[in-house]
Order: sequence, then structure tokens, then C-alpha cells
Amino acid sequence: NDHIAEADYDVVVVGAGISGIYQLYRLTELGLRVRLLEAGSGVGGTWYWNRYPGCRFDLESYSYGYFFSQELLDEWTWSEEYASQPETERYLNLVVDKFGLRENIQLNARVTAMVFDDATSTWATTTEDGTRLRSTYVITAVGILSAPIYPPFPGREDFRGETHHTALWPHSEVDFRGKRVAVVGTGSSGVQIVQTVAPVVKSMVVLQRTPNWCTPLNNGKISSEKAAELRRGAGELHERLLSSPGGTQYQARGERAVDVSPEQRLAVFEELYEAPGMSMVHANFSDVTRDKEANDLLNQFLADKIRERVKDPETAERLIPKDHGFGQKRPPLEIDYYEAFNQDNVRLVATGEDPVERITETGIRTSEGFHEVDMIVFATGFEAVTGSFHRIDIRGHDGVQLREHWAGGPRTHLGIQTAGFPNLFMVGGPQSTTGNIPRYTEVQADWVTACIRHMREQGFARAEVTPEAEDGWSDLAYSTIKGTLQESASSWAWGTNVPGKRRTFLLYGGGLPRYRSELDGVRDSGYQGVVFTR
Ligand code: NA7
Repeated sequence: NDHIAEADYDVVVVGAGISGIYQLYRLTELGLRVRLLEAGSGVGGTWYWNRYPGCRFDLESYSYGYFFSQELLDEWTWSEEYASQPETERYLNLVVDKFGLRENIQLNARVTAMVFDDATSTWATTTEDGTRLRSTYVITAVGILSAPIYPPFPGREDFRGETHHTALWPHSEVDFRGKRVAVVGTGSSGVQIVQTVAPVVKSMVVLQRTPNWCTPLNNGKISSEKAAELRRGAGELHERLLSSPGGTQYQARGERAVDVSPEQRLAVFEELYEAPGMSMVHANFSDVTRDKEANDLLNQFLADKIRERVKDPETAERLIPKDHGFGQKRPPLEIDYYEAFNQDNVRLVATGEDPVERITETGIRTSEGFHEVDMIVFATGFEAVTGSFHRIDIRGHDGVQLREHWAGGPRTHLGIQTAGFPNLFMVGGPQSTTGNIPRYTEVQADWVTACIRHMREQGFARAEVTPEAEDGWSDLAYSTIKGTLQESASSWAWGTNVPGKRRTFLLYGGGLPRYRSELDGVRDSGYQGVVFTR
């Protein structure tokens, strides 16, 4: 292709989400020539693409945001405990402008291929419009929930009304008022959109494949006193987050649910139901997400809550998960979600009992009926973790494709590198996260930055992990959930939401403190498992 423009950079970063922006910031501090390529027409990643009504954090805004600059902490005030998408998108834009990062970012630049050249030890990264950038390093910050998927219902193209995927939401306003709407999917996104638009639609049908254990978000405004306190205590909060397994401010209780009296247990569950955010997951008895007996006690409590809140007993039963316990999947946080089903114009269809047959020009046909609608919203999730890698043609040493290398499931060292792909680093890659993602990825971005600095100081041209190091980490990542309830879960964390995808654990379950010490250990050992060449 004659039209290819080749430019030279030290580093090409892919993705301007919260992790890629931070990585870019750290690299510019080193004085490197960096280009960040972003598919969207704006920065923000998840908080750019998921613009559907009701989209918001389910972790505290201030535990999710950046900590690297006191000036930024002083300047920015989150309005709510759990900020909405527009606020987070504004925040990330402010960061990009404040730290002069925008000039390094190329928008509307979807990466299609990344190919390593053995002769020069450089990468060629190609975008959709044919632009090609050559760089010594490539760093992916492509997100773990960023490759949207649609259900394989026949006839999707036939539908004449509006269709939207929550993760590809248009910038123009979508008007739900007076419309007949179908929502497919009841994960975090489905729950957020259902509860938000239910009050204004003409009617709504919710197609649910698997119910989830949703708990109340209990959001609140952040008072000026609390904002001031957060500023003063930011350093301490950051330390606390980094010292907790999920990167959250919560602490699990010392006692086990099975050891206390039924009254005490109920009192704790009730208290957690009224508490904000992920308290039910992270501030609960130590055994509720580990031990089957304790888990069942909590499941019963939550099932009773659903029965209390949903008036129609049949609908309530359909909304109660039967195939998994609380915590085996990331629970959606809700604001009056269950009450939406008390509206006469909202219907729940369980696709297990009443499967979708096809989409027609005017609606959705299920085995038991036809739902005529003006709009279909797909809240059907993502090909998690590896999806965004597989949508790029990535080729390493000897032209080997990453897709082939990961055919049996992803394999990495520290979740950051993979054997046969020299000078490719991943931030938010497979086998590297759980919980509060930005806290994990900042640790990774710092590690990658230190590794690149080390290479430049030592005059190394190439960094490659050994297959043994990769085997070791892949085994270790799996061992972190061995024997837990997570091991038998079915969810995007295992890739089981995508038909035909091999079931492999895509995350790291060892917790942030252990993860940090593994990373520190490798760095302090002079990068054991990494082979450097000049
Ligand atoms: P999720 O959590 O993956 O939810 C997707 C939903 O879509 C879930 O209820 C799926 O059912 C459902 N789905 C997917 N495919 C189909 C088909 N073919 N038919 C019916 N229903 C289907 O994605 P979200 O965007 O909601 O949330 C992602 C993460 O964002 C979340 O975990 C938080 O970390 C924030 P399933 O449960 O697979 O049976």
C-alpha cells in the first residue's frame, strides 16, 4: 500500500480509557515519543462508549479515579458516591487536557493490525484508514469489557425500529418517551437501563436469560465536608485501596456467617442491604462467597428481598437466580430495579422457558408470543478480556498470531507479557485483574514504565518472556480461584457467555496485595522470566 504513512515512535499505546490515559501520562513523564491510538471520537473508553441512560459506577467514584496528582485531587470534586457516565467522561477529558496529553492522542483510529518485525525489533501498528506507525514498544490498554456482542437471534437485520447496544450508544439523544421497548440482557447494563427508562416508556419487555443477584446501590451526594475530607485523606485512601484484595475501601468481617446466631446473621445482612455499593460483596462475613453453606444462607435472604419487593409471585420467582450463588458473578447494583416489574406496562420474559425464535420487522417472536416494539436495546455484554485482542490481527515473533498462541485460552506472564511477542505489554490484559480495575492497571502501568526505563538505561532493544515464566503465571492465576465458589462459576470471567468460547478463567483472583508483591518481586529480581537482548 503506497499510501501508508510510516512514523516513528518509541511507544504506541492502544486505547484511551482510564488505563491507557494513565499509561500515556507515565510514559510522557519519561520523555518518550508516544502515540496513543483510540477507536472512539473521544477519550474515556468504557466511559465514552457506554452512554446509555442510567450508566454509572458501581464502585465509589473516588476509589475509581486517579491518585497520581494532588493538584488533580484538589481541583476535581465528584458529585456523587457513584458518579454517572457523563461526569466520568468529563473527568477523563479534564485529565487529558490538564496534563497536556491530548496532543499525543489520535482519535477515530481503530487499530486493525499490530505486527512485529524480527529484523528491526519494532512493531508496525495499522489503523482502519491504512495509517501505519512504527514503534519500539506497543502497549495495549484495550479494556476487559470493550468488545460488544449481540445475541445470535435470527432476523436482527429485519427489524425496522431503532436498535441500540448499550456499549455502542449513539451521541444523539435516544428518546424513550412513549415508546414500546425491548431490553435484552439483565447484567449490570441491562439493570441500569431498565430501572432508568421504565418510568417513561409506553411499555417494556425485558428478556432475561439468567437472573442476577442485584443489591441496592444506595447512592448519595458527596457533601462539601466529605469532599474536603477525601482530599485530605487521599494518600491514605489510596494505600487502603492498594492493600485490599479487590482494590476497594471495604473490609470483610472477621466472623463467619455459619458461626453466628440466625438473629445476628440477619441483622448483618439487613445492615448490608441498606449500605452503599458493593458492601454486600466486600464487607460481608468472610465465608459468604467462599463456602456453599454460608452462600446459601445469603441467597435465601436475598431471594426473600426479591419476593418482598416484586408483587407478582411468578415474576419474583423468575427474578431469583437458581443456577448460581451470590458473588459467583459480579452482582449488578440497582436503584428500584425490582419495583420496575410492578408496573403494569413492564413484562419479564425468561428466555429459558420462553426462548426467542426470531426478530421480525416489528418486534420479537418468542415461542409463546410476539412482542411488538419500537426499539430493541441489546444489553448483552461483551466478549470479555480477550475479545478486544482477538479483534486485532496481532502477530509476534515468526509471524505467530496471538489468536493462535491463545487458542487454548490466554497465557501471560504477570498478565502483562506473553511469550513470542517481544516488546508487547498489556495493561488490563488477561490474568491480571478483578474488582476495581483502575487500581490494578495503575500498578501494571507503573511496572511497564519501570521496565521500559530499565531497558533504555541498559541499552536493551528487546524484552521477551520465557515460555516457562508464562506457564508459571498461567498456573498461578488459575490456582488463585481453585477450590472457591468462583471455580464453578459461569460468567464472562470464564468466557462462557460467548457461545463456542473455550471455558478458561480470564482474570486473576489472588487479590491486589499479592499481585503487587508478585510484580515487585519480578522487578526487584532484575525481571526474572524476562529475557532482554541488545
Ligand atoms: P453482562 O454482565 O455480560 O450482561 C449481559 C447480559 O446479556 C446477561 O444478562 C446475559 O445473560 C445476557 N445475554 C447475553 N447473550 C444473550 C442471549 N443470547 N440471549 C439472552 N440474553 C443474553 O454485561 P453488562 O454490560 O451488563 O455488564 C458488564 C460489566 O460491566 C459488569 O459485570 C460490571 O463489571 C460492569 P447471561 O447472564 O449470560 O445468561
